[in-house]
Amino acid sequence: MKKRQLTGRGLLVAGVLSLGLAMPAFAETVEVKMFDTPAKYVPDPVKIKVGDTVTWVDKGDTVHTATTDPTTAPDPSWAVVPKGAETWDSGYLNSGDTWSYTFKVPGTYKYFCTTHVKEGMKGEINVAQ
Ligand SMILES: [Cu+2]
Repeated sequence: MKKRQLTGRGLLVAGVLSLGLAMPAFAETVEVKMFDTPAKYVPDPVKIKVGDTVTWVDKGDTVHTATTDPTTAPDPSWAVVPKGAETWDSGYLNSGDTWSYTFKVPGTYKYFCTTHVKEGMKGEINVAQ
């Protein structure tokens, strides 16, 4: 009898633990590579959900950024975030550097690379609710 009670409690603990471990699995991380020639983001556009993270990786030999700061954009349509969302800027990423951003507000984000404005290096993230 005593043995059965212990087994039951053990199963309950195991169940609670597996539930807790499973929860972060719903949020995903998508990697976006930054290339030099041509200067571009791959993949683009990216479709994710609220709570997901995008990690940009500089796969080139030059400096890249991912920014939604409209004050540094050549055209305001290059840097757009949904209502209620803050703008973000990776800053300068050197070859091999990474930068991540977790999206909490749904909508369409348009971003660009401040060092490849002339090449028109732009990207889009679509965040579903
Ligand atoms: Cu760039």
